[in-house]
Amino acid sequence: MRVDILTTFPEMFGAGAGAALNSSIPSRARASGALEWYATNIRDYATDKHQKTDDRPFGGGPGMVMMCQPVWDAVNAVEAMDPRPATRVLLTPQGRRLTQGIVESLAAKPRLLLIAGHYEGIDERVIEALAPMELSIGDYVLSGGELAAMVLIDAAARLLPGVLGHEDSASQDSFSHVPTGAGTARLLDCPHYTKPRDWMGRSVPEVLLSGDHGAIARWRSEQRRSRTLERRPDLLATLPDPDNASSSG
Ligand code: 6GU
Repeated sequence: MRVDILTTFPEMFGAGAGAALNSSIPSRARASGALEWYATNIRDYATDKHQKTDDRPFGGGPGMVMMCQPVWDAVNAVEAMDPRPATRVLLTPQGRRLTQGIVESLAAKPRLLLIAGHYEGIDERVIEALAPMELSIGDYVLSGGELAAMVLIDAAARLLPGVLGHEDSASQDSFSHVPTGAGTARLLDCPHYTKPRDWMGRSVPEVLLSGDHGAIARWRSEQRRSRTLERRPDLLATLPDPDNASSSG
């Protein structure tokens, strides 16, 4: 999969050793060839002599608005760099809230073009003209869409074929599909334990030491259900994802 990020802060995606996309699973995905990503500076497509990408809002008010032309030209230039059709995504707090189901559908695309908005936003006309999918990562406001773009890339990278070590690791995660009485639901993960068996007076649940794989599987399954019920009952209610058939929990 190829991912392009259009941003006025490309340094946020810099090659530093500590950078989010150059660590852990995303770096493994890139090294294996499953993921290639490029950050492009929208400023490089500004035609103004000061390479201006934003201006004051019509109607007044605080902040600056990203101008249509640099965004439009950057999208068209970057899309022309590769023949694979790009799925356009605008990261904005006005977008649909990102879910694992959306991540799964985007991870199956050959190419994503992520637009990270900044300032007070982007001129609405270029959003209309580009018609991107608009996504938010939660109900809070970030300074810009860059961190949200990294969140999306990280979540998608670990779903790409051959990236996770163990064949089944992604399917065991929180939010992966789990069969229920009435279809499938996305449940939280169960608790995990490792050595030592006793730590500061706390012991590991006995069943995990029993060697009874059937009993262990049943315990984990029950833990996932009870945790989800306690912490995220909304996940057990009617779920918006069309691929999640459960309607009665
Ligand atoms: Cl995608 N962008 C910004 N600026 N803030 C956000 C967000 C995105 N998602 C949550 N907050």
